[in-house]
Amino acid sequence: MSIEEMNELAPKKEVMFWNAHEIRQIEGFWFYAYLMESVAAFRSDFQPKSDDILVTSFPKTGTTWLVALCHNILHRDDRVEDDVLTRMNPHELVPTLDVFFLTDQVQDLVLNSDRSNRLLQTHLPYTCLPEAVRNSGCKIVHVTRNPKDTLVSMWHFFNKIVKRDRDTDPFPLEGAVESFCNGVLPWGPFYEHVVGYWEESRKRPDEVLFLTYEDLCRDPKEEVRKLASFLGKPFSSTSSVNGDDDDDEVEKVLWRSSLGRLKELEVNKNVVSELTQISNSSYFRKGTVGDWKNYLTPQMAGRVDQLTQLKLQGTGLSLDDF
Ligand code: PAP
Repeated sequence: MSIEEMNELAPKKEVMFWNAHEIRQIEGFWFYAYLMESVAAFRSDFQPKSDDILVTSFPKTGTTWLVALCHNILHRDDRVEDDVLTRMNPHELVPTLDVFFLTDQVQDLVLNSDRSNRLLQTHLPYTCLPEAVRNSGCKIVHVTRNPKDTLVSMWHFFNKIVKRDRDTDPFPLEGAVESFCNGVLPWGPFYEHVVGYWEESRKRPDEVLFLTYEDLCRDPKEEVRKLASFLGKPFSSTSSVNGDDDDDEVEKVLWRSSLGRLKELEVNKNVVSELTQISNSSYFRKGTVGDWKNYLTPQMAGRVDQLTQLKLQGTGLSLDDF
């Protein structure tokens, strides 16, 4: 789809997101106006390969963690000193395709690579993915997170990175709750985004894996085993000497991908990425379940909970229990 065709589909109305960025609605979802060209190019020009692995997510739901986990599963035999994540932030190694599709970094290093199992990432909703992806048979791994923590994480992140004209005060949390609940935010609405992937994972479980941040926190070993099997790189229970199974290998992947480790690497401390123009440290904060309790009033939480119940009713997906 060309940028002209996308503009045709967009309602004339544009909205300011958090008083900082114009966003525009296409096919029921909101996108940064300045990214329209990149999104359009990704949707029309991207050529998937059947062995690609595409990480998909709504922002702030566990993307960085999932990218690191996939990378470390695929490269688990690399020596620790060869681990590219010690030199590159996950978002530089695996740039968001809909945001950076037109950059040399993506065109030369990511898309033109003849590697098998290219690890790729996008925030696009399922229904907005390039048609070619949906028909390619490539593997899609989706991660989501309970809406209240997603909202709070997003509020912290955008307050850090969004350059607002006015001043440096944080954007009011009430306003963040409002835009989250009315769905008018980049890549939103959240619920329609999540349900799109959820439903597809139920139709095509061999090609679409649906994970949650909370499951990853609750039982990381089990989730990593599931992920590795899905990616075609299962941990083998016959490889260990005592026949116990290869717990050490799973633990190594988890440790290499952990927030604690990544956050402390020099590259993720005071480095502003040339690609993203964002400090690499912005992607790492607390990484806990239920941090929303420290920020949302009971009224705000109740409003989100009510909407969650309404939007997920009948889907078989539950995200409000945290
Ligand atoms: P993105 O959409 O900008 O890529 P994303 O990685 O999805 O962001 O979400 C960031 C959240 O994941 C942060 O959560 P918090 O604000 O509640 O703390 C961040 O701390 C957390 N996070 C980042 N890396 C990891 C990791 N390796 N393990 C666990 N959580 C992580």
